[in-house]
Amino acid sequence: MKIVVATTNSHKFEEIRRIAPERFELVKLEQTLEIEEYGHTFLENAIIKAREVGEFLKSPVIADDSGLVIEALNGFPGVQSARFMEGEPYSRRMEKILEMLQGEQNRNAHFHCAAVFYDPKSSVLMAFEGVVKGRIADRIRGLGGFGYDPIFIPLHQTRTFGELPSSLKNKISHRARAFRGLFHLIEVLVRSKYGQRVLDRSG
Ligand code: ITT
Repeated sequence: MKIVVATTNSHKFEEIRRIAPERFELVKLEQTLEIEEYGHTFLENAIIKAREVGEFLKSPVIADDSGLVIEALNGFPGVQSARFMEGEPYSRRMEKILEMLQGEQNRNAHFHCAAVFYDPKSSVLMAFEGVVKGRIADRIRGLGGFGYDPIFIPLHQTRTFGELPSSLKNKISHRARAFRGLFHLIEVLVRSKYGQRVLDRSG
C-alpha cells in the first residue's frame, strides 16, 4: 500500500521508513507545503498536517508531530521544538537548553511523537502516540541522529541518542512506539471489509 509521508524532515522520513513493515510503500512528500502548526498539542498538530497534506494530494498520508519535553522547563520546548531558535544550528539550540538547565537537579525529559494516518476519500483518521523517557545530558554528546538527540539519554542507557546506534533508537524511540502502533492500526483496517473498500484505491 502506497502512503505519502507528510513531512519535510528527511531524518524523520528515514526513521519512519525503517519502522514501517515491508508491505507499506512510503513515499516522500515532493512539495514543500507551508502548514501553520497552530495546535497546542502534538496530536493536534499531527492531525493538522495529515489533513492538510491529504486533502491537497487527495491520497492517504501519515504525519508526525514530535518534540522534546523537559520537566524542569515546564515542558519546553515541547510543540515548539522545531521553532525554538529556528534558523540556528542545533548545536547552538542545545547549548542554550543546557544553559537554561544549569544548576538544575531535575534532568527528566521525554521525547513525544504523535503519528496520524488520514485517508481523504473516506475521511478515516487514526492516531497513535509514543514517548521515550530519559534525561538531559550534561553536555552535547555524539554526532548521530538529528535535532536534540545528542543531549537526550534514554532511560536504562548511559549514552545519548547521538551516540547510540540508530538501530537501537529505531527500536525504543517515541517515533518507533507511535508508528508501530499506527501501522498496526492501518493493517487491521486494511484487513477489515471496510478497509478494503477504503484503501484499495490508494494503489
Ligand atoms: P515536519 O513538520 O515537516 O514533519 P519538523 O522537523 O518541523 O518537520 P516537527 O514540527 O514535528 O517537525 O518538529 C519536531 C522537532 O522536534 C524536530 O525538528 C526536532 O527538533 C525535534 N525532534 C523530534 N523528534 C526528534 C528526534 O527523534 N530526535 C531529535 N529531535 C527530535
